Amino acid sequence: MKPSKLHQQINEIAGILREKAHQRSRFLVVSHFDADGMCGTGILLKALGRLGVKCSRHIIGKLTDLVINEVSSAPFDVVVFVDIGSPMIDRIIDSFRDKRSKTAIVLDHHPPLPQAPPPPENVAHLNPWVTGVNGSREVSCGSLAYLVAKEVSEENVDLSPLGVVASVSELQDVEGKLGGLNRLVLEDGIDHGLIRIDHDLRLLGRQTYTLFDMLYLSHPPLPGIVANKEACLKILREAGVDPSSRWLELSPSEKKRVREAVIAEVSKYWPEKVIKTLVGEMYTFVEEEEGTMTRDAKEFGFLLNACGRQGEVDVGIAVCMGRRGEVYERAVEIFERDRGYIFAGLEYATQNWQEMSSIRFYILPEAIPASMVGTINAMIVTGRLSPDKPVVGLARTGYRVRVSAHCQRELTEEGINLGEALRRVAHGLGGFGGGHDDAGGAEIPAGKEREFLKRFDEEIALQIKK
Ligand SMILES: [Mn+2]
Repeated sequence: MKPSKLHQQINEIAGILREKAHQRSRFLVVSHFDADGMCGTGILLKALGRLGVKCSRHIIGKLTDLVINEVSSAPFDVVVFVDIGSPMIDRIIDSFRDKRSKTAIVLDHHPPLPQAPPPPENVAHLNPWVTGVNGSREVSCGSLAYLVAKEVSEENVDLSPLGVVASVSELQDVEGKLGGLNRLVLEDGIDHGLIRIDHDLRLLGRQTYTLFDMLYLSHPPLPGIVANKEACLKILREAGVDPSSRWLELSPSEKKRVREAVIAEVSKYWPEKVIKTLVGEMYTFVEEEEGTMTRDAKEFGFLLNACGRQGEVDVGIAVCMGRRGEVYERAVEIFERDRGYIFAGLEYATQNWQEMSSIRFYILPEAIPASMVGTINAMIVTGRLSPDKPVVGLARTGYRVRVSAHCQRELTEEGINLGEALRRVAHGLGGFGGGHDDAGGAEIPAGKEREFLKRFDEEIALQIKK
């Protein structure tokens, strides 16, 4: 690890923030609408607020040339790009080069544009990759923002839980715990009595989900279990626990029985190496109320992502800034609406799917956002509800139809290549598509659903015959 160069850059950025705050500069934070972006934003807004700065924010799904031009011309002295910007650093440099009275700060952990021009004096670029630190495993943007904030003032150590939420949301704990620079953030939180490590089953919902939901909506999605009602109930019955109780209500021996039953099922499909990551570190924020989503790092991240996805970023940011009570309740409502769509989609799909010779398909009702068809379809297949045939989900959105197709890995050994079939059939109908052999997506014009299904079914039949 070579953090020293990165730490030097962190110090420089903290210095710029302090200086600009002292000059009463007008700040704008431009950030991404996922949990990492919102945590990073929350950390910076808090840290700047403590320097007496009131800061505007602009939370977006994607950074474009238009956004860069707009924010560089808007009446702000300092624009901080958070969790976005490195892949477009050349455009940011171009846009700020002739605006010497303005400062751009880019704080991002995505791989930067290779061979970017050296930034002029009024552009500061903080990115772990540039200094040889792996930004997809060792440091989230929330962690970067935290390290800057801590350098600005030691009092910002109380923001360390947000850094941990960000890292967990970016799945940088996939191997069972956080490492790299993320670990420094975690340790700050532990040293200050804010965070506790639990060695536990690493599933979503330890604080608020029923045991049934923890399995039925499992994250990570568990093979043979997720979306599979019967399998979930069987596991919980065998473990001798009530499906409607919550994880934190279980005794250590009950937890052990559930853990073992889950592992026994998953072992049929996953290699030992992956199964090992199912038990590991989970992070609990001890100052948060027990039984709330903000007490568990993983649940906190899901709460924020739901707010972002539904265009409710203000609620998400408010929760990051420490608002609870009514604001928290509002965030939970948004989250539950999101989760309700998944429940409804799974229920609808599995009760209404139709058989063709080589596939099963369903068309989601319009009450469920079309953007969720991929998630729902993947859960059905991971839960092994259709082991013998690919499953195709369709969802209409305006004048287009979104298509998602998944199948078990075993079927690809018989010659099935869904990505290829989607590409050919969608293209032939004036749409587009593609993907991998066991998962893919497409978009086709509305009204072509039946024709698409007929041709896709034929295409898959051909693939199997070959
Ligand atoms: Mn990120």
